[in-house]
Amino acid sequence: MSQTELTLIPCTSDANSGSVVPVTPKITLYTAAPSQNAVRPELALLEKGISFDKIQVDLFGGEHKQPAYGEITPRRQVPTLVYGEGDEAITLYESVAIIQFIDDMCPEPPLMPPVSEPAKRAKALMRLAEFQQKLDPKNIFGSVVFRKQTREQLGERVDALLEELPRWDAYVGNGPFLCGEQFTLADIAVFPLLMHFEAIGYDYSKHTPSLFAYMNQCKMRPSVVQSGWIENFLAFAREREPGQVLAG
Ligand SMILES: N[C@@H](CCC(=O)N[C@@H](CS)C(=O)NCC(=O)O)C(=O)O
Repeated sequence: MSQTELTLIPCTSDANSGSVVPVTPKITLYTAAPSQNAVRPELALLEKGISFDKIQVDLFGGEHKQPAYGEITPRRQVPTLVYGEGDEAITLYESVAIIQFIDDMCPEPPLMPPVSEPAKRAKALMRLAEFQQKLDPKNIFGSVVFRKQTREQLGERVDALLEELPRWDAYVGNGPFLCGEQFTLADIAVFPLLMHFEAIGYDYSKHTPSLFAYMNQCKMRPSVVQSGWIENFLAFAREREPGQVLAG
C-alpha cells in the first residue's frame, strides 16, 4: 500500500477566536485512485479542510485480498476510514456512512442543511437514501467496463437507468446543487456515480440539461479539483475503452 500525506488546515483549530475546540484525531483513508466509492470520504475531508493520510490500495493487484488488509477492514473494500489511533481507533466502511460520520465529527463547514431548516434537511436525507436504494443499484459501469456487456445484453438494466436519470434532473432543477445553494453530502454521494454514466456514453447536455449544468458545477468544485479524482477516473475508464452503451 502506498501512502501520501495530505497536509491541510485542521478544521477544528480556531486561532482567531481563541475558543477551546477539540483536536481532530489522526485520520487514515484507505482508497483506490479511480474508485467512485472511495472518492466520497476524500471530498468530505477536503470540504472540511481536515488533514488525513491517504493510503492507496492496489485493488487490481489484489492487495485488498491479503490478510493484512482484512485485519484493517472486514469487508476488504475501499473506502475504509480509520479515525483515531491505537485502542481508541474507530474503523468505518461504506462511503455514505463515512461521509455522514465526518460531517458529524467535524461539523464545520456543514455538509447537511441544519434541523432548523427542515424542508432542506428532509430533501438532503431523501436524496442520500434514494442514492443508496434507487440510483446506485442501477449502476451498470462494472458490467460494461469489466464484463464487456453490450446494450442488448444489458437490456432492461439500461432502460431502468435511463428512466431514473430524468428524475434526478428534476431534483436538481435550477440547482446549482441537489439541495439548492448548499453543496451537501447528497452531492458527494451522487456526483461521482454520475461520472460513471458519462464515461459510458450518457450525454447529459442532450437528455438532462439540469444535470448537465450540475455536473459542470461539481467538476469545478474546489474539493473535486483538489482530489484529482476526475482525471484518475477518466484515465482509468479510457484505458479500458468502455462500450458507449448509453450513447444515443
Ligand atoms: N457500498 C460500498 C461499496 C464499496 C466498493 O464496492 N468498493 C470497491 C471499489 S469501488 C471495492 O473495494 N472493491 C473490491 C472488492 O469488493 O473486493 C461503499 O459505498 O463504500
